[in-house]
Amino acid sequence: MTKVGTFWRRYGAILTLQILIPASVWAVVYVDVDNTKGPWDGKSWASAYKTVQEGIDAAIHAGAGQVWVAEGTYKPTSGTDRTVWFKLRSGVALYGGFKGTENKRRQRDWVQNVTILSGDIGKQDDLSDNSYHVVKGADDATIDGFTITGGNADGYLYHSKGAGMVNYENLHSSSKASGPDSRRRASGPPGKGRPGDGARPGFLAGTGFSPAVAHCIFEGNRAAEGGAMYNYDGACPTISHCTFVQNRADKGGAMLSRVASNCNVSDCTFIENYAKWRGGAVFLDYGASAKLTRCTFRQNNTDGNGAGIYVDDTSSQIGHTSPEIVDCTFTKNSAKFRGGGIANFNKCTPVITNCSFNGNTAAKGGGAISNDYQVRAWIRDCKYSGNSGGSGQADVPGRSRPAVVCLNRRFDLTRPAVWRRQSGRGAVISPVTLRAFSGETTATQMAGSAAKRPRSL
Ligand SMILES: [Ca+2]
Ligand SMILES: [Ca+2]
Repeated sequence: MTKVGTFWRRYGAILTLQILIPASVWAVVYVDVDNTKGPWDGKSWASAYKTVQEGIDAAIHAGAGQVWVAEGTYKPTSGTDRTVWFKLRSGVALYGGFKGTENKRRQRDWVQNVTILSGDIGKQDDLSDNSYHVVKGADDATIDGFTITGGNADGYLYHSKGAGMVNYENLHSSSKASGPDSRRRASGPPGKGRPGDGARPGFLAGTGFSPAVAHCIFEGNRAAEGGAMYNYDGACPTISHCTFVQNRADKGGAMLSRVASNCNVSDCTFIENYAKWRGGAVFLDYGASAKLTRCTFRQNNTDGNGAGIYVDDTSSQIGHTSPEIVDCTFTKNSAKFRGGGIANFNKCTPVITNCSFNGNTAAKGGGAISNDYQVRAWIRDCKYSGNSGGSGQADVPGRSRPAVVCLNRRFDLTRPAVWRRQSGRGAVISPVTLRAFSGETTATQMAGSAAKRPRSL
């Protein structure tokens, strides 16, 4: 081994690394609204940018992966243009909850250091002139540790959806949609949909975004559809440890997903959201087969159907709306028609597993869950207490022919004797659920719907 060879063996990797990473690359871009005196280059807390968008854009140009934002309130614009929003960028993770002194991300505390993205531009505490959307998503982007509030999507089309966060591209907008997003594919199926979406090639434009959203509070946003969040056209965001509180809309008070937007929502809480028509908290339609795990729905309301979750299936061009709702709790949600906890409509095929329904109310039946118009629902290991169906059934009625299969663990498939004796054609129905069904849906009807069971069972 020559001396040169030894040198390269010892130091080559380090030197190569230094050559590959230009000096301009920063690990983190800093933002602090309290840095009023400057300088403002974003390279440290002392020289933090004052606005979030500067931080995001600088991160793109500098090749940085993270933007750290100190506590305080940030608005999309200091002006009054309602069509300006915080635009996430692919490859950039936006973290809130810093005091403004930390040098490690794990030192932040998003509960203590409240970091607000507010759409309350123009006149303070006056919704009517607020931003249509507070945040616009992007693929491979992260937003984590913020309170997102004050969006008011009371405009037309795009500007009527997703006041807190909108997760699709507006192909019909003007120059505001230009930039990196305009390079998005114009056709083809969404890249991140769950297998078996059933979407026909070419039906989807694939304009949806799939960001990661964590540790965020969506509060007091309003829209015609999707008060806090609107997911569309293959948008498959991952949403975890978020709280949606007091958002409102005509449909989907907190969240509306449609057209193969298969959100993965876990450990989230939905409180006191309201929808005038359907889906007090969550509205799923057009093959939007969300997975909701360990979520809590409390005191959400609707004047129509589905105070907690409304599931519909209005399109035959796209695969069935087949959400999985697992380990969720529905408490004191209230619908003026059907489905205090969950309302399923029109051939949707939900799987509802190990959920509990307590004290939910619906004026026309299905205090816990309603199933209407050829719904095929698989409801397994759920608990019901104190639900009220008004003039209809308290817990789980089904209005239409083959409607619902209920499975409880003690009559599981591992006990074929029970399986055969009780169902004949495949349904396993416990005495508890039989009681729940003793109104509009017979055991035979339920058994008939068991011909095709979801894979997860
Ligand atoms: Ca500060
Ligand atoms: Ca305002």
